[in-house]
Amino acid sequence: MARPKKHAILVIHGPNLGLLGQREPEVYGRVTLPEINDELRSLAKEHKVKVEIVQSNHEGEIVDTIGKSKDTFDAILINPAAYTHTSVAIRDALLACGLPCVEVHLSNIYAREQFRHNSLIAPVAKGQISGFGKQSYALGLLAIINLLDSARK
Ligand code: CA2
Repeated sequence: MARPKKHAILVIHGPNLGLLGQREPEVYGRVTLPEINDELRSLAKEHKVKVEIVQSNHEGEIVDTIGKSKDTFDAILINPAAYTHTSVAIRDALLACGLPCVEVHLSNIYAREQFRHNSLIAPVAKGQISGFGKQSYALGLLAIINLLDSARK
């Protein structure tokens, strides 16, 4: 029997996540973005899925990336960072592209300032993982793989 096509997952890191490890270690830990990306790539390899990883500080660029994702990817893992709480444009782009999406956060956004308690993205995501540091990403990727595997059965 032919081997099934590998799932392709787009990982999007939002604004300022490139600064991880350099400031605010009490909130985000000491992990850096390249370390998170390495872990995601090795988890992807272990589970025989493809990942492409992008980081952008620009809302419009994130909207464009999501808009082009439909034909190439099966799902999106996103940490929208500060845009979580403000971006109707990213929410609309996720809805329009129709791909299943999982939202992740390093910190527990519900244990922080009031303005971080609302996510505009959560209602259009399959689910949200918040508060587990770098593990939030690994858990998010596993959740997506599970979703895609279940949809195939
Ligand atoms: O906890 C998360 O993953 C957040 O998405 C991180 C965002 C924040 O605005 C969200 O409310 C929750 C901030 C990302 C910027 O990260 C920095 C890392 C080091 C130094 C400064 C910012």
